Amino acid sequence: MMPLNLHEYEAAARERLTPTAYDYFAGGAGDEVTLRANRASFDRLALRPRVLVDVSRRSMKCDVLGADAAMPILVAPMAFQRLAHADGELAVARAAGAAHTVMVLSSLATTPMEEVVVAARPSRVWFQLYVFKDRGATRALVRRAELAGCTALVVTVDAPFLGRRERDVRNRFSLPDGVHISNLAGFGKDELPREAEGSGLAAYFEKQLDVAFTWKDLAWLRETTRLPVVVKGVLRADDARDAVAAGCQGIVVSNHGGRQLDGAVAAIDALPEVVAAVGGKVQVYLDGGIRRGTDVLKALALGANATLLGRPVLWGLAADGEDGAKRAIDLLAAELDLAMALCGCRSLAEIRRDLVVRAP
Ligand code: FNR
Ligand code: LAC
Repeated sequence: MMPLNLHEYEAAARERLTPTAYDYFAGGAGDEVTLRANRASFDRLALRPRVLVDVSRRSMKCDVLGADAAMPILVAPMAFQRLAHADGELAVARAAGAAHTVMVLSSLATTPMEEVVVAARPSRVWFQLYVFKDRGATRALVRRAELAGCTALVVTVDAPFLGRRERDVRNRFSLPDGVHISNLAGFGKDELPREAEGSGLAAYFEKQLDVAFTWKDLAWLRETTRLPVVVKGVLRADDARDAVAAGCQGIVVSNHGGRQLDGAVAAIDALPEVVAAVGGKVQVYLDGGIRRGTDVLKALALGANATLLGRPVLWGLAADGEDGAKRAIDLLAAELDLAMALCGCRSLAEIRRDLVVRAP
């Protein structure tokens, strides 16, 4: 049976994945409190639909840093997509391209970025950057992303160390033969250690990532590239103001899908203070727990310019390759379209704050 919604895609994917891969994709840090909170907080928000609006014509077109996306749903950066399907990032890129939306490509992709950019035609690929201790490698990665045709840099700032994901510790998570961190091959950083006691990914982060990176360094990074810089992983107003001051052009309000600091505030609950703090100076995006079209609508009502979709894209990919990833995106977009119609919204601009109230 064809999955009817994103939850059913997860069930379909689970049947196809090894338990280790499923756990890596699905899991969160610690007790997974934040993972659950991302969902629960959406459910606590209620909609106040407006009626008797002529909704015969609707558009969800969305301008994200100059990329004309067909929908306010971008694909979140996610590592190791070839663990989900042999076509990995290429399938996701084709799905995002066919859906006319942006794919954010992880630094820890398992496919060379040039191939991904080509597969994503019409290409709207943003490159997600992890900052390595090795500044030369970091700079080379940025340069390569520019040359490959990526159109923005998404710097993830919530992961100096990897959160402790106990499922991965238990499974001693690492990459199977033939799956590599493709874009770091030239720097001898393309493998996860297998001799690690726990998570090979946690050991990799500890060895490779720059834990001393600060706002000052971010300003440096911004000057080394002509690409717009988006900071991913902000949950507070003061950090949002620092991001603006550092010259960033976008902020992703995110707790990394509950995979980093367990107990961190739900992403949707952190959104209003970030939106208020930046006062429209830069774009604000949100990810974490988006599973229904109404979640997207709630995020936009609370001031997000767009949302990023994480795990469900991997569930679609695992279940049915490019077609599954595309259908997962399409299902969510169709749900958003319906939610807009039922709320009396004909465009994203009409999705305003007064549509949402905290449920009693
Ligand atoms: C991620 N995420 C992530 N973020 C990032 O900046 N770089 C990365 O390489 C990854 N890798 C990654 C792998 C997997 C398997 C998952 C599930 C997530 C976090 C991701 O971009 C996003 O913030 C969350 O996944 C959003 O939450 P949902 O939609 O999965 O609930
Ligand atoms: C993760 C890292 C790679 O969440 O961002 O698994």
